[in-house]
Amino acid sequence: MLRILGRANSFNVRKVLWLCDELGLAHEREDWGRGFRPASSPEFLRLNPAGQVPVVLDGDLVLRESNTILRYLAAKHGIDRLYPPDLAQRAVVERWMDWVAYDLTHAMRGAFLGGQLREPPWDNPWFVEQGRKDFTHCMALLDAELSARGPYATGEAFTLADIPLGLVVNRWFSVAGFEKPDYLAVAAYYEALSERPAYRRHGRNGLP
Ligand SMILES: N[C@@H](CCC(=O)N[C@@H](CS)C(=O)NCC(=O)O)C(=O)O
Repeated sequence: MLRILGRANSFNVRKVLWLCDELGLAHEREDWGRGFRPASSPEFLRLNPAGQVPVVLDGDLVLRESNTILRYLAAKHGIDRLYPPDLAQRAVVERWMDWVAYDLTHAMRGAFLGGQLREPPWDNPWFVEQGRKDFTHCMALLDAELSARGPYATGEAFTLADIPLGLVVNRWFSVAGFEKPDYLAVAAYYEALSERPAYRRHGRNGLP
């Protein structure tokens, strides 16, 4: 059985839990990370030298990096509808995943960790302001893409791309402290994702 190491309130652990739920993959989860056993402990660092959750153990195989874990699980279980074998279609899925990992993660550090949770060092006023601008800019881009090609990130079907994006959109609607434009296609996307029980359990579950 898969072992998922990481706290269930972590953005990146939630991606893995959501996918396992979508696929009906049996797993057990252990609490590691902030507020639980520290991911900086030697025992954990042997599994992930970056000292971050999630880590997934599939037999003897140790996996880290949430997006890598999503791709591994989808490919291993042959879920072509989520992670298309066609390279051009796959690239469309992956560009959304990479966009979240780079651009949005950075923007959310300022807008959410700094601006809302007041966590240092992200709470530097300049960084918060920039994060809010960047988060808004990214949501405008997503809104335009969904308007043109929705209802899901890559078009008609739900794919792996919607997992990180679904968590971002949940955070967009949870974050406060600045003026957020009404992005109608993003709001419709949020509602469409909310019809999925697994999203209700791990994404739109009351946690930001
Ligand atoms: N690039 C990594 C980032 C992982 C990451 O930032 N994890 C955060 C939680 S979302 C973490 O480990 N925080 C420290 C902790 O909980 O102790 C991934 O996608 O897996």
